[in-house]
Amino acid sequence: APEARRTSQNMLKNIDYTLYLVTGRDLLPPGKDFYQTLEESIQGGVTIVQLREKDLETSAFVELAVKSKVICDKYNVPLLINDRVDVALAAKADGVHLGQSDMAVKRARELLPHTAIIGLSCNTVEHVKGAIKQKVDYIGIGAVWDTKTKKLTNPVIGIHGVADMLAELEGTSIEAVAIGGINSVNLLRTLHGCVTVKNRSLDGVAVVSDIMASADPRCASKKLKEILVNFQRHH
Ligand code: TZP
Ligand code: MG
Repeated sequence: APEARRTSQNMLKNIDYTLYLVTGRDLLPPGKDFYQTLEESIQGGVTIVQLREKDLETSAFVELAVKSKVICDKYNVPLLINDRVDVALAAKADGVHLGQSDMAVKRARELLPHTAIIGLSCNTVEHVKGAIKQKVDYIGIGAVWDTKTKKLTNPVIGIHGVADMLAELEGTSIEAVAIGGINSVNLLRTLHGCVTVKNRSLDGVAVVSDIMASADPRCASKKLKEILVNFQRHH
């Protein structure tokens, strides 16, 4: 059955979405090195990384991805690329994260290795239905809270918005992370608030500024990870 196939494929991939770092070089404190921040954040507990660097030209983005892949490989942490299937292929990244108006998931699957992870940004229950049809590996749900990191074109969805979208995933093997304004102060409240009536909870959270803008990204990640692992122990 397609359902069983999807489940076993996700299990084969065995991705840990617990603490998902989405990068943003522009947020680094003055003098902070990108690669050092990446490595320290992984040492602090980041389990998966997405390069989201919208301002980079292709050559620079590929270089950043190739160098980031070396660091991620050292720790066995998957590396995904935002929007750019070509960059993911060039850097032999582990997959891509696509937005609603990026390349169709089906097209990306045709281009990428069959083991590639494909994630999709979802802002509505309709988006989640589409993600299920397109058999994505995971969805990014948001923005849950307001954020300065991205100019939002849709209203924030809040914890109830996340819970409604998570509920739509019940019975599928698609995993879900929330994104948008999540930090160590609101993380526990966010995790608790997003649990569905049937008790499904988030598989992880995606964070940009709370890690990227930190003077101590290792410490920032560690703080987030401890809250996540403690929550997961009870769910
Ligand atoms: N998509 C929805 S909100 C967002 C993205 C990429 C930015 C989240 O950044 P931060 O700094 O974690 O609020
Ligand atoms: Mg995009």
